[in-house]
Amino acid sequence: MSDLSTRRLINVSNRLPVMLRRTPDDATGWRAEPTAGGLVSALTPVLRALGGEWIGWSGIVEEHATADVAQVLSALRDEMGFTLTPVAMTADQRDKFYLGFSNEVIWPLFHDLQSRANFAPSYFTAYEEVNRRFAAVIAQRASADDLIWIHDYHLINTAQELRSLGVTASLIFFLHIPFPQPDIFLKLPWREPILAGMLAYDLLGFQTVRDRDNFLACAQTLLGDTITLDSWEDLVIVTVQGCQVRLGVFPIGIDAAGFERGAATRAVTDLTRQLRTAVGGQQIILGVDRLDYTKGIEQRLEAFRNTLQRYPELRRRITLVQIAVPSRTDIPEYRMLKQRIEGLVGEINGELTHLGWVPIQYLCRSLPFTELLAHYRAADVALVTPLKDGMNLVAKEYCAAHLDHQGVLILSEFAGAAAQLGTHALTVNPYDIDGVADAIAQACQMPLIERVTRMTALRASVRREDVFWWADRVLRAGTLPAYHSVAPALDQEA
Ligand code: GDG
Repeated sequence: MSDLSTRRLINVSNRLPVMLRRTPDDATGWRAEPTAGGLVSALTPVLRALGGEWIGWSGIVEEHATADVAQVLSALRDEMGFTLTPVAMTADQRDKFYLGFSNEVIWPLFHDLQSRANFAPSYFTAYEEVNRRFAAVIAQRASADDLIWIHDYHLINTAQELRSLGVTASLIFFLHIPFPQPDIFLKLPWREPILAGMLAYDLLGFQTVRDRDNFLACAQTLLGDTITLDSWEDLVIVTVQGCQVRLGVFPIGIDAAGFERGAATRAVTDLTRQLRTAVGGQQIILGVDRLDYTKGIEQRLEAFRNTLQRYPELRRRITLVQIAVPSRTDIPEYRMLKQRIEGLVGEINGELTHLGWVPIQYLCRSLPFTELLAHYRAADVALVTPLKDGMNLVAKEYCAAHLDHQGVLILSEFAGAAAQLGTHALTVNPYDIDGVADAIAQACQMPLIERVTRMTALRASVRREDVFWWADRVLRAGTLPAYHSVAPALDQEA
């Protein structure tokens, strides 16, 4: 890992890795529950290794907060291995900043699903207000030598606010979701302030070359020849009005060794055996997702139905286990999606269930980690078919947990993970129902030697490019000397 011995890491994301909830038996107390989602799964082991501070929202709106919230969080320091500092927001700000601008505007738009975006003008005002609140807390906590690492689309404008408060520390931003092409980005009514917000950072990290190049194309379209580009190390240097921003491609990984260790425990091994016994000799096909329309769950269910219709020999020989973790349930679009998925599962099971064989097992809840690992280990095939995804950690977790090297990964070509894993996974276009159905049939009938060859290569890639490798590359790029201080020497060398 990068040497941060002389610098403190301040990590900032919309949510803290734990959310506070009222204890049911004591209306005045709080209990901390782990936050769901890829950002927290990936970053928690990094912060545990590096120490430092994590700033974010505690999940409680200001109207319900009590004076002891900060103390409850600070008491978790020893258990977590880093300090937790809350940022407050009101219920109205939560609705307009988090549910509104972040998740009804940026989230659909950046996943190329512009028709799902709700461009309500009041959302952006709340977005600016909350970014200002984050900046105020960071400015209070940070000193000039700290490294401030801000995550994801909720906090694009925080760097500008920090600079206007006089903060001079290095500012890194990592975008966990995709960045869209100009045709899509230009539809955003607030495209200029969002672009300017990103350009106020010292380093911008993207998951894939596709996302970095889309960002560059948008910057060039909107700013024309007022920007110039250079390349240095593995970075692109963008100069705008005398200010320089570095752009890097850093595909996020997982704590692969941690997943391997977890999957090898006695508890997981026993549960894996139970899951396998429960399905008899059938093959298990597994889907694991936050319940989100970008994850392509409906299209996947249609593809599974199509497999059973076009490959009748696979009936009673395969079962789809779909785990859907409820997410953003305050947004109507997400509640409607849940109903549509439940309807579709019922329809397919109603149509195809036969003599005790039920084609789809659907679990709509978050599983404890041990059970999640057992599902990964037990599954013969993982079906990871998002319509678009920044990376998709489930694809990597499945490989790391698959200790017997025999699983097959079916992976959407629109997941960022396809750039690293696409050669050895079966890649599919998630919109192509026949194509995904054919891949399911191919995976179920794949010879053992081919399964093992592919999975061995996938596991090696996931282990080599893990989350510590990722954090190291980001932090190194964030702590390089300023490009303008080394550029003259580079010119002389050339
Ligand atoms: C965003 C980007 C990017 C899922 N079910 C359970 C459970 N999970 C955990 C998985 C995994 C995480 O949730 C989901 O991560 P993803 O990467 O698949 O998706 P997002 O939440 O959308 O994450 C994504 C990521 O940020 C990181 O940059 O890859 O593209 O959208 O870690 O394990 N965990 C438990 N029980 C479950 O039932 N315990």
